[in-house]
Amino acid sequence: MGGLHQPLKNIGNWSNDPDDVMYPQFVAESPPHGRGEYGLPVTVFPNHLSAKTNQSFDEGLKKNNFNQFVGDIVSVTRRLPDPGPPQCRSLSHQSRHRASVIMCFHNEAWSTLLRSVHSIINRSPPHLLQEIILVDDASDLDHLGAALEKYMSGLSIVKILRTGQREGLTRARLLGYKHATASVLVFLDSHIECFPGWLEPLLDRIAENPHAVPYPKIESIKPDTLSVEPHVPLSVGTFSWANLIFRWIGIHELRTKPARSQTAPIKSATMPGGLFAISRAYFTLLGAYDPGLDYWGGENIELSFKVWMCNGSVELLPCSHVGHIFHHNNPIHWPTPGSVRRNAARVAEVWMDDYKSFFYETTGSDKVVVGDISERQELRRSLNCQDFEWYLNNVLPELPVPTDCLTVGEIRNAAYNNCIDSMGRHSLLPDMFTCTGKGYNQFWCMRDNGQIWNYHQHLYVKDGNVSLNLRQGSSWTYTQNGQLHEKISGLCLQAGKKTLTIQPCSGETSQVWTLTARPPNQRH
Ligand code: UD2
Ligand code: MN
Repeated sequence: MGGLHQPLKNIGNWSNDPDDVMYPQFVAESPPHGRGEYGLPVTVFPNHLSAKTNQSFDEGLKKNNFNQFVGDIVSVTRRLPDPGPPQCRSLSHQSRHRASVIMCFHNEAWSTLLRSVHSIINRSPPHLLQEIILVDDASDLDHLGAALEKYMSGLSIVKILRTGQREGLTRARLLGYKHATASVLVFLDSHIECFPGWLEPLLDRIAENPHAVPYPKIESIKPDTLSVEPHVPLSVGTFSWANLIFRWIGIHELRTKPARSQTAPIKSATMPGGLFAISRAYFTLLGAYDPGLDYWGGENIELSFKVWMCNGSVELLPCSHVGHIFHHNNPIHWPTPGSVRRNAARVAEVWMDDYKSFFYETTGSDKVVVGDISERQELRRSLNCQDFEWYLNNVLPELPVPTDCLTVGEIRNAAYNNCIDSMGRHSLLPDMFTCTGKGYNQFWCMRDNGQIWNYHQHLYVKDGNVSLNLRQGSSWTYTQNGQLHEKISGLCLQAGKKTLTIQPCSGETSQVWTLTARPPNQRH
């Protein structure tokens, strides 16, 4: 680590919650010289740029959904601070393992990919890094062809593989895995930056327990300024029944609070998927990834369920840190839009036993064709793993199991014949939208405690407005005449053509709703 970072000044920002392990924000002591050094933000004012430069600024933003212009002016070997916590510095490391880093990419920006690779090389002790395997998943940007080969030919540790045709990240990673030679595989996204000391804790943990699947604390690289900011509060993984998508849960929300040690691994029911280490032998034993998963999504949940159910553990390591660019929206497009759902359905079919019905009921009439999963089912049988109920009870007891839904599906208004729609937003306002009959953003469950919930957020009334809330839900009564009364305010849910409001109860049909009782075969 020597020479890579200057002394740091902590500027406070500790949590008041004693159960919450947080780090001070990291800030460089002396002003760094280059742009973006130490992860400080770079602000560009587009109206100060020439017309031509301004155009490339806009294009970079449009193509990548992050500020490529800023990315290009930040050094590909910029320094990052030591993110702590300070106790990590005194840990001693054993080095029984070496790492094969596997990084797949589809149309990654040039400077971003280079920064990812340089950060691995510069921040990994050479004797622990066997190779970096870049897997190009059929990119069509010029710079990822001959120019990439030429650049990387100067770095003997880097190998480039190409899938030939677009496969998606799961099969691209599988190709990397087949060529990897070290005892530990480390998977990384292609828009990351490793912090000093990132690798040692991952390898140490696997040396200690070969069935541990550790991942680093992921710091957020901001898409506009490329500033690197600590991701707080400290969170681990859970998932949503509605789409099996990974979600964060603050460690203060866990039923069993992790040890107060700032350096100990923290168990995580699911992994975010982009950055983790696993013993190559254990990955092989688990049947690697399901090769039937296309483009994006599902593989992280598959591996998480499988690891926990088959004698392993997914863990967050607070001493290992890797930054990741969280894009405004995913810039990568895939030819079949239903593939995320199809991937999730494959995972549900193989791993979730009867609990898969909670996933399926959220898609309404939309049927999902999963393809042949017999090999994956056979794999699960041969591994002799725990069942999904064991996983829920022992690994993720904080996940509410939706057994208490009296109604499931759309909530339709009598006046406008439209439906309540979450619009796929996070913690914002629900709207009224043309009914699709398909569930998804129009899926709601009314629980026996009166909450209206989409397995992720609740309808919540505060200060006379209806919003979506992750943690709290208002309690509703569905009256004989079809109104939805909110218990505390005594007001009624009312539709507009596009809006959803809460109003004094009246006889108007805009306050009359149809909900669908849960079919008997889906009651648990
Ligand atoms: C997260 C994970 C990601 C993966 C995904 C679910 C993090 C930080 N990222 O979403 O690794 O687990 O959830 O699948 O935890 N790519 C291809 N071919 C494709 C699509 C993507 O090679 O068809 C590459 C892409 O260039 C990137 C990596 O796969 O390097 C992950 O894709 P992403 O960055 O779009 O995923 P992300 O971070 O939104
Ligand atoms: Mn990513």
